[in-house]
Amino acid sequence: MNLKNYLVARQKKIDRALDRYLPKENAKPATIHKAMRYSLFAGGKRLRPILCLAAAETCGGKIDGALPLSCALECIHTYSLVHDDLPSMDNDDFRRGRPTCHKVFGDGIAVLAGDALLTSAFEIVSHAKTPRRYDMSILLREIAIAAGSQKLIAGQVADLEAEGQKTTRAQVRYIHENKTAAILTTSVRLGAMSANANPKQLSAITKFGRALGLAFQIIDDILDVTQTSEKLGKSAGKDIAAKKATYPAVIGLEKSRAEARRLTGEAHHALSIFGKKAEALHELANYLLEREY
Ligand code: GRG
Repeated sequence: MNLKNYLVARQKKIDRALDRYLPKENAKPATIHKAMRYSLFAGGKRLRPILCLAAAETCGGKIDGALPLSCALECIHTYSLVHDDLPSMDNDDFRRGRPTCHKVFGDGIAVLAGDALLTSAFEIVSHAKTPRRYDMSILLREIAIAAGSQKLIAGQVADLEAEGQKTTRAQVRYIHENKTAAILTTSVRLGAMSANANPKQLSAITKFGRALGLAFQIIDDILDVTQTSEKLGKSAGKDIAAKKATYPAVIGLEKSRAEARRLTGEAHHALSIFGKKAEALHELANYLLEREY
């Protein structure tokens, strides 16, 4: 499989669907719809929706069945970035290569654009066809829990509270598992659910998502220390400057690399029950985890 062509084709499919689901830019009140679309169509890689569609195919389903769920995940991810960039949180001026939402529309509209993207996600989920094993309440609960105060928001709270504090390895793991890995895990789980995955398949996909999500964030932490800003395409060394809780800060670079490699192996191994059907998920894991770190 040609990964580059695969990614571009999937991104296009997801972008077209997002465009259909979201209110048009001039829908009243235009400011909020402009702000939502400004951040949503800013050139994100669409990793979460792409993983969702790939998990659906791995479990024997069709991508169209997973499409609304995959779009909902991208709305939640974008909302979290818009809010994370706010001055009261990470205070970033640039995101996805352009000025952040609050820099263009002001803090108030950026807060509301994030709120509206989060709310839209649930409306979009309601368009999903429900497979036999997973009814709408199960799909809604899955996404609500992942985005809620015990997962995504829990990770963000722990991250904010850890800044400048001495943290343990368990605390950093908690932050990464919730802030980053939870939505990635839910992405593959929802794809699997849309394909009516059996319990064994869902459990394998969940293990894959958890290992992939944690490895992805540990590698991000390592790259922040080891790479230049030019190579990263964003400012390097930000974590140290902000005294963030990261793996390299807590266990050092070498142990962080070893942990990322161990989790990468675990992610691939989790897919063994699917044989050749998991080719796309293996390739996506390679793309995300086999960066030079
Ligand atoms: C505000 C509730 C709330 C949560 C914010 C998303 C987030 C939590 C913080 C942003 C900073 C960060 C390091 C998040 C970890 C996840 C991550 C690596 C996000 C970037 O994801 P990519 O690379 O970005 O998929 P694109 O722009 O391609 O979608």
